[in-house]
Amino acid sequence: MTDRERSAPLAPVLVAAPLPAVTMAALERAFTVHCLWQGVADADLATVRGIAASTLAQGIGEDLFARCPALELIANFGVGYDNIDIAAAVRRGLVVTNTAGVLDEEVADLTLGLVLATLRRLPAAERFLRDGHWQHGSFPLSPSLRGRRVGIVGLGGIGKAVARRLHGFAVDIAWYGRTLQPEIGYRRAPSLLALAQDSDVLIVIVPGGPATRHMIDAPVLSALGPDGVLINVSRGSVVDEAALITALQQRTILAAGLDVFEREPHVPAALIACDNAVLLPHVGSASELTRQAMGQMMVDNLASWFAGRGPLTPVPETRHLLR
Ligand code: NAP
Ligand code: 8YV
Repeated sequence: MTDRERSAPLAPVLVAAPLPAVTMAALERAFTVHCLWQGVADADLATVRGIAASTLAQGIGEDLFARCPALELIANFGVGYDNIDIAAAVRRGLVVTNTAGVLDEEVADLTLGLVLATLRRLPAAERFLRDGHWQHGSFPLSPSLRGRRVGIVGLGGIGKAVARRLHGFAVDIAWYGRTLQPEIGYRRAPSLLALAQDSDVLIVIVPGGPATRHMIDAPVLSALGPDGVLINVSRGSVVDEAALITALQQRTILAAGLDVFEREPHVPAALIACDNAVLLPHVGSASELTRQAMGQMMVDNLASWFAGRGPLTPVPETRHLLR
């Protein structure tokens, strides 16, 4: 930091929802912080130049932008930014950044944990022991991961980290995404439906938002078939939850492992009642190490912007604003 930067007034930043203590402390050291959930006067909103956003905050869109006329940058705490009205941001010339890259390995670890927990029925096995049933007999045998065909929907940063881990599990790997990736050795399916048809485990890790809403629907689940397992670590909106519940209830698929839901934190009672589903409360990146790295990346994006050095990780839709 230069002497000029050190003596400059701290840029006003609006924090949209509570963040980890270490991130809040870093924000407070670097900026004048206003916390949206505590109520912020219009006069203070009018000074705000940056928003620290997160998936926990609703309403990062036009109404809020209109109340923040000095706004320049929205830095998201998270790689997915479907929580932000990106079209409204672009219309106003606001740059948006995310935390791409720093959470790939953590989310991929969690994904493999969820795959194994779902296939080997680890939560049910643990409940069986704790409830004292082991005294009366063995836990029922489970399906295996080994030898299965695994399809990855969305071979981006996290999808590739998942694929790297799968090498150790003696499975066949294929994928589907819209863009060809000639450097990738895995087979690319010609369509999502074709991938589902040729997979025993379908792992979904695409962005949320209108373009991917309900892309995992009844026909895709039907193509996955009665021995198929769905793993969703992307966004709840990507899966038609009602169709999934029907498929689990009627056993037209074998099982599902879900870290994300359509109306978080609400999880439908019918889904909770499915004994062939493993359900996690959106914890893909939720380790101390990774959440700290995400927070630091968000703070660094804000700091770099206010120091005139530009954003570090602008999202593709707003990169043209920097030219
Ligand atoms: P990324 O690097 O941008 O990769 C996303 C991939 O999805 C790209 O390869 C993209 O390729 C593909 N894709 C996008 N739209 C698609 C479509 N309609 N059909 C098929 N493929 C499509 O993003 P990432 O870092 O891997 O993260 C992916 C998402 O995971 C995030 O946006 C977020 O929603 C979610 N996530 C969840 C957690 C959690 O805690 N559960 C944590 C982190 C991230 P093409 O554009 O070429 O199709
Ligand atoms: C977090 C995520 O749960 O990065 C994402 O897209 O979904 C997760 O890492 C979230 O960003 C925390 O607000």
